[in-house]
Amino acid sequence: MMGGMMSIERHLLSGNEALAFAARQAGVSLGTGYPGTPSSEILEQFGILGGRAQWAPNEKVALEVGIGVAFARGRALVTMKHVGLNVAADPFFSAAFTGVDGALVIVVADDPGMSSSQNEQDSRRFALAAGVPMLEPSDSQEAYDLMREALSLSEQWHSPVLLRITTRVCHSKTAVTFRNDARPMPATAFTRNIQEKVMIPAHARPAHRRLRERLKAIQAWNEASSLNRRIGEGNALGIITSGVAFAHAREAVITGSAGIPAGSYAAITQKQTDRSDRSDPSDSAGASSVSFFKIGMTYPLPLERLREFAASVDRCIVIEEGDPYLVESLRMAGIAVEDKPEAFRFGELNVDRVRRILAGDLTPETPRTGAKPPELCAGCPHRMTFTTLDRLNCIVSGDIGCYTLGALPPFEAMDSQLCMGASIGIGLGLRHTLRDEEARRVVSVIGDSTFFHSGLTGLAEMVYNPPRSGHILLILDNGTTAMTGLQEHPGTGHALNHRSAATQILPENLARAMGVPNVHVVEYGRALEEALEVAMRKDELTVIVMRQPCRLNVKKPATCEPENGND
Ligand SMILES: Cc1ncc(C[n+]2csc(CCOP(=O)(O)OP(=O)(O)O)c2C)c(N)n1
Repeated sequence: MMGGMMSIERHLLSGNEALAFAARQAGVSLGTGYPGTPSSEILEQFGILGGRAQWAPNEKVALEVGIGVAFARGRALVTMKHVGLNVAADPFFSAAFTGVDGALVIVVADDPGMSSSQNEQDSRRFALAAGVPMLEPSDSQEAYDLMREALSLSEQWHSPVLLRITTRVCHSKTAVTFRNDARPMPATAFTRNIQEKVMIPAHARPAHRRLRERLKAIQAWNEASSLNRRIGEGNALGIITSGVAFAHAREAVITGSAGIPAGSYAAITQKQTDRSDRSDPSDSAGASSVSFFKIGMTYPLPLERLREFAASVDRCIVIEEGDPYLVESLRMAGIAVEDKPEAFRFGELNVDRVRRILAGDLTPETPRTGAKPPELCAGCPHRMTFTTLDRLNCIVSGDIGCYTLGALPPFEAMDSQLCMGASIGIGLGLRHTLRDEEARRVVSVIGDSTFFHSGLTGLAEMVYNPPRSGHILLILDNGTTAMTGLQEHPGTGHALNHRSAATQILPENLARAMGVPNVHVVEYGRALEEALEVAMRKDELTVIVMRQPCRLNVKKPATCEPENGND
């Protein structure tokens, strides 16, 4: 398979697929992560290509495994969605201090517009906060190129590298040309360096100084790097941009709009993929009045080149999706740039919205229509669960998964949902605070994948600090991570490729081992109702596992075994 991939051909790939191909060809020794839209396909594809790919119980563990790989001079790929980086933030910040011996690339996939997320979060701020270099692709070719670049940079600077990508780039397909220089897996070895790898205060203080020195050096390197480029010669309008916003802005300029000076077409279309600093003036025949500064490495920023660019144009505007990250960084450096109006901070950008920004058009946007509201599938076992919870008038402290749809009509039987694992702690807080008759109605409801992701510590809290009225934890075990596309997890007994057997961990065994006095496994609505009624009357802790397979989780074809085994 790898042999076929090596020819110089063009392939139509999604950004996620392109990342996987690049990681495989560049000798990534291990890929790990936790599923989450829009990132999930990266690891699955990496596994299909024969890479060693595995799901971790959560993003923090995934990153820690990745750090271990990179401490052993391996090349590690760690994937997650934006909120996953919140979970992994602890090792993320400290890995910037320790640095790595091999390569560590963390792919974080942001979801502007929240097509499938509980919040809208711009992960670029994490790179700045932690001091981790960041690259941002704007299409699949760049996803491919920047993954390879990120691995090299990580090895060169001994630093983790953040590859930040967004929904449109993850899922849109564009042509990718492979490079014909596959890199073999690195020779691994562990080098003892207690001062650099053991972060006690005495070691962390110099580590912080090393980090800041390293960032200065990377910034100086980035000033001259070809990852950032000026496109076009025009000096009437200059657009500073990165990621998918570049693609939208380029199209807006090509197709024209109010706010874009006439004659801007030529240079932008002719040399849009040119990697050189400036397109050949003969191409534009002097007709172009617009130029772009497209940033590939968005932290640390090449501020001097950006300053030069801004000074070379009459009007300089930043087109970026999400937070005003670039705008704030540029203004902090004393570079005067125009901002987008606040309304465009929300949701995804598109060509029409970029036209509005360029034209200063603040007329109300037409809301998106026609989208079918999500609902639980016909025959989904979560349906009987929420019918039962509703019938018993439970106060449901919910969690994230398909079952969150129990909050919508016709069920409307979930009362809170914030982030993965929160159902248990919030349920306990409610129980501690409400009057007895109300407290007894509180039930924490969590899916099986979510339970392994971040429910275990909540369960420990429940046993350690039980409310006076006891508490009920209901685990909805449908045997898969349904919400994000039916991935395996530690409770399914299967590894990422659906084939290799893994030791199956049963939630009921964990609950018993943690000392929960009442543990029941039920399969049907009636049995669930009875178990809940009994538990609600008791002043004790109860864990109920509702075990009914997801109807979509038919036996999945096993994907290929990694070359170096994954059992
Ligand atoms: C920190 C974080 N990582 C990943 C996700 C994406 N995500 C949402 S719910 C979920 C798991 C759902 O599986 P499960 O709990 O088994 O419920 P099911 O969908 O199968 O009903 C995942 C991976 C997220 N929202 N937050």
